[in-house]
Amino acid sequence: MYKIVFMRHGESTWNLSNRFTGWTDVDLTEKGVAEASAAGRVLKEAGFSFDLAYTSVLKRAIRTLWLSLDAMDMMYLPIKHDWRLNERHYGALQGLDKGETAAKYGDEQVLVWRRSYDTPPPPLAEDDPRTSFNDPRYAGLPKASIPLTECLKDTVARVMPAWDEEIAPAIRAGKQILISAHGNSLRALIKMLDGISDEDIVGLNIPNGQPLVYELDADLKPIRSYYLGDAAAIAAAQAAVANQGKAK
Ligand code: DG2
Repeated sequence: MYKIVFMRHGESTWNLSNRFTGWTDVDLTEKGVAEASAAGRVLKEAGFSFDLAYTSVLKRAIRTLWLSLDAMDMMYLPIKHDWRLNERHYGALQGLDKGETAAKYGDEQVLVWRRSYDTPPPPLAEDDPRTSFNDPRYAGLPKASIPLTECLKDTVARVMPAWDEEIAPAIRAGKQILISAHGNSLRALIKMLDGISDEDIVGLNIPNGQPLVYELDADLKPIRSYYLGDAAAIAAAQAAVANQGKAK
């Protein structure tokens, strides 16, 4: 049996101000820093040890990984940064307040943009200063790989090659892996691992800074999955994430 641990980053400054973030590279809040360290302590106390970690190229996930590894006294761990683990690109919504957007377009429309499988938010214009075309961290990528918006289906299409080509072979080679990523890049991975339907994925919300353990069989099919933290606190955090897209 194999095990892998997923973790959404701790609270970011734009999680706190309730803004659509996507590929915007915002940092952790003080609370997010504390959540990341606490996640490392929880993993250590539960006896987890790792050989390798993966994260995105966005600092909220990278710093979460650093802080949790520090709390585990495992800062020596090799880290692979993969742009394919980035958050889902939120298109022209990036930077907007989620509650205000719901007040303007309606809770239903915002739910579709946030959680539907195949309806992307409106795209950024090619000349919008928010595009990632000139960001050096994506310099090696063909322009067509740099999104202007993404639905979850698009995110699945970029995350799964990272899983199939990099992460799954490393698991099969016996590596104990920790992945620090984002709400929607993790929803993409979990949808594929658990075979969640396009309809049911709407209801899946990932809390900040909570280690999520997957036990996998020899074919890397999930046997069971569970959060390590307090169940009531995690359910409350998931409900809070769901409510972020509602008009106040
Ligand atoms: C959030 C997720 O991404 O937002 O892009 O706004 O996980 O990097 O904080 P993260 C964003 P929702 O899809 O939950 O609105």
